[in-house]
Amino acid sequence: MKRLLLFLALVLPVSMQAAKVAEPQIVPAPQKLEMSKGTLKLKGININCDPAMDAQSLKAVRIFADRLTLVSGKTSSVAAPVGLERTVSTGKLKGLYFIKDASIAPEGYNISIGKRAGVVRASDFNGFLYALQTIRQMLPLSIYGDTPDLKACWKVPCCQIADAPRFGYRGVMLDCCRHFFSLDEVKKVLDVMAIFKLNRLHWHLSDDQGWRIEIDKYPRLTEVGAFRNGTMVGGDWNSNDGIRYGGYYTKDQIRDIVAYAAARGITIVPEIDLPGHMQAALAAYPELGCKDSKPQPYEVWMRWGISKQVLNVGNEKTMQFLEDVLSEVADLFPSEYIHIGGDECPRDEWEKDPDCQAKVKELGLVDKDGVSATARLQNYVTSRMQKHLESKGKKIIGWDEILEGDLGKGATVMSWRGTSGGIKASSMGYDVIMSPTTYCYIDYVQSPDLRKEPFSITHQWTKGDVAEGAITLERIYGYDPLAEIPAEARKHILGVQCNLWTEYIATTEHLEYMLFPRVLALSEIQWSDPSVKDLDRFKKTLAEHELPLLDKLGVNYRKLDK
Ligand code: TNX
Repeated sequence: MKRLLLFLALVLPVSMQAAKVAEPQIVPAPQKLEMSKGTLKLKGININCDPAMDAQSLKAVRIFADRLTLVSGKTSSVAAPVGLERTVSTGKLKGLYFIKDASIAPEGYNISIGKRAGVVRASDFNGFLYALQTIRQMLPLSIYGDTPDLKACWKVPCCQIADAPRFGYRGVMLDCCRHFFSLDEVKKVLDVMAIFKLNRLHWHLSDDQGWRIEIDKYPRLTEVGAFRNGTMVGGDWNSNDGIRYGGYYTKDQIRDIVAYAAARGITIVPEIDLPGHMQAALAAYPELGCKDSKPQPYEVWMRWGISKQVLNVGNEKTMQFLEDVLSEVADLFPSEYIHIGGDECPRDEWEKDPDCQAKVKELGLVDKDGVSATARLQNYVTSRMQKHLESKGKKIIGWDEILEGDLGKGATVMSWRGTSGGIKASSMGYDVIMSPTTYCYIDYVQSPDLRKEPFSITHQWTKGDVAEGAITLERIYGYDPLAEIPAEARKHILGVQCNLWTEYIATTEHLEYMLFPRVLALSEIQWSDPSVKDLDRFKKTLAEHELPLLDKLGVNYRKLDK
């Protein structure tokens, strides 16, 4: 008898646990997930959509149903019957239902899975998309492929999920100037972003080392500005590989990628970096430069760093050039925001240039409150571009340097030099996107042990083998973008973004290695409430589900530390 009791005591809890359905592994973690007993079979399930849903959302459900049909080997049909909302509130349900529900928060969704039926509610396209992403994450990985997997278990656990993002702006920045990445590679990044519920790709399209976007009015920007005659090798400032390098995106390609992103709930925020970081444009149009700028002739830069050769903003022709370029950019991208850069603009040339000095005089700019007259000249440029873009219904984002001196109302500040710019800007009433070097710079090394990592900007400036300021997975995961922001200013924090600058990243494998899995940690600080964050759970989920998913997609990533 004693033995029997002991046996029961040992074995029963284990077998009871086995009967309990495992909690699905979802990244970013949903705000609320409650499990109940049982499962719902999705294989061959009928799907009913509310006719009130928009065409895009319906299409997303159809894409899901077609894929489910393909991989499970049994047809899931989609219908949009009239009066569905009433059936759902009163009737006996069987199948999977998608209902438009205005009471659900933007981009949020509710999923209720019972043994006979599942009901998904959302108020907008992104909400439906994200509900579908969550359902995919509850299914076998073969849902992400196009090979039938008839033996897999096409069931989802019974559960209740109520989910919505913590931040509305959930971005990644990709620098396609220092190195150029093909349309297909950018699309691959967009695919992964969509799975983890990121909704903004900040696309860095112009810099000293290359101009990457076709502009009709200024064809030399791409004819000349998109190609450099060589590139420094590794971290050696005096080297040059002598290999011509470059590329650009045509307007048709850009339209294609904008649509591709939109179908995945992602807005592309283009950046034209001005008035510094413009050496490639100056190589194309030298007449826009400052007097006595050296070296001459201008060339698309072959080194990394901060070029002193900047635009002559005292010349009205330059301002016209910028407005023309931004007009074409604004026409091409539906984003409500256009990023106008504004970072690291050395003003040495403005101090001497006669046009710039005349402009300083004309505008009555003086050194005041620790802000130089030429810094104020940059305010004038920012403000003109802001007004110009406002006339086209667009708002500006700028790097935190735009905060020096006077900044017009309605501008959004991207805080990169640590968090102080974001704290200051939000306290002053500006909207802010946090992307501090101290947590969000994924061009920095991802482990302090430099010997084990590919050459990076961190290697460039570190003496010895141990990096300070490595941006590890844990470092990003531990960041709370609101932590240092005064309570009354928190409403101005639109979101958080990681930046991938590509000076030292030339291949797609390396690009993906730097992005992943750090972008997954980013996704949780963008989406999930700090109360549901849990580093152990996150890493376990990565090991068991998300990294195998990246394998399945053929995406490279850095392995987890043991
Ligand atoms: C600073 S972040 C830059 C970039 C560099 C990056 C390297 C910012 C607005 N400007 O031009 O690529 O550092 O980490």
